[in-house]
Amino acid sequence: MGKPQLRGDYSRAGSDYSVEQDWGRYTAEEHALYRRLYERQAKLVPQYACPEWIGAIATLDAAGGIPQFDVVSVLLRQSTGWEIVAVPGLIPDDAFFGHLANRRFPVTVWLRKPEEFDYIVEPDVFHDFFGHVPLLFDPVYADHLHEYGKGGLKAMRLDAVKMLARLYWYTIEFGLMNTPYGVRAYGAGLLSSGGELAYCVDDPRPQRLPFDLERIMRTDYQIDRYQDRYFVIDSFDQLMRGTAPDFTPIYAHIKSSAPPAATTPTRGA
Ligand code: HBI
Ligand code: FE
Repeated sequence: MGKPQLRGDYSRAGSDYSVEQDWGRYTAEEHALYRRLYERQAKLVPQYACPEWIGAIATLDAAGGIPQFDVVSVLLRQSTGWEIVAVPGLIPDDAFFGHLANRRFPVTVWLRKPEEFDYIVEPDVFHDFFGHVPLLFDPVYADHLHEYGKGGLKAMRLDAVKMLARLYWYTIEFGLMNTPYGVRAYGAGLLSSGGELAYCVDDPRPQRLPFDLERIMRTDYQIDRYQDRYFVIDSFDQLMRGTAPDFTPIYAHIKSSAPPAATTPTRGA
């Protein structure tokens, strides 16, 4: 992660960057804005979200306003052993991977401003909760993300985080899936986006490529516009199997055959 000016309040964060959600602090206006974001996406997801996500959100009762993380964590623990940890915003890689490796998903506490309704650079509570949390109820996805977290800690030791971050980007954030209903989104950056959710499925312009681990790890991404290409999995089982091998030789191979340093944007969400 580069060093952009982050807007959350990090002053009260613990050494693992966790904070209290302090749910009572949200204003009526913030809950209303969250509901508006939710309602916009609720019109799109029946047509564009993968069935696993649709099945999970139905059990969550998340439409009424900014959710209470503690309440959802109880359900998550019962279901897949995950929980939510509140964070002030983007956190350093080691803290982020450390949470995932312990089945804790970091969810940002603050909500975007009304003028950011359509687009926001950093992840906020709407993106993190609406986009990411429902899929943590899927057992295969949940195990995959746990493995990803462990892989992240290892990638730090191997100086390979950039390659692993691309995997996260093209799957967890912007992944597509073949389903009986056609191509659907499972990436959180798509599920929480007012514009890109329809674009990623319907628009003829972007490439939709079959999942290919090494190609993903070689492919730069842009954080500030719709993606030029998406990678399509057939199932979370395929994602789990495809990312099960030890990446150490793959990292070495990519590094030894990489073109001279191209400029890579830092990651947002
Ligand atoms: N922190 N809160 C938060 N959310 C993220 O998605 C995130 C992060 N820190 C680092 C990070 N992502 C990426 O560097 C990794 O996914 C590779
Ligand atoms: Fe995200």
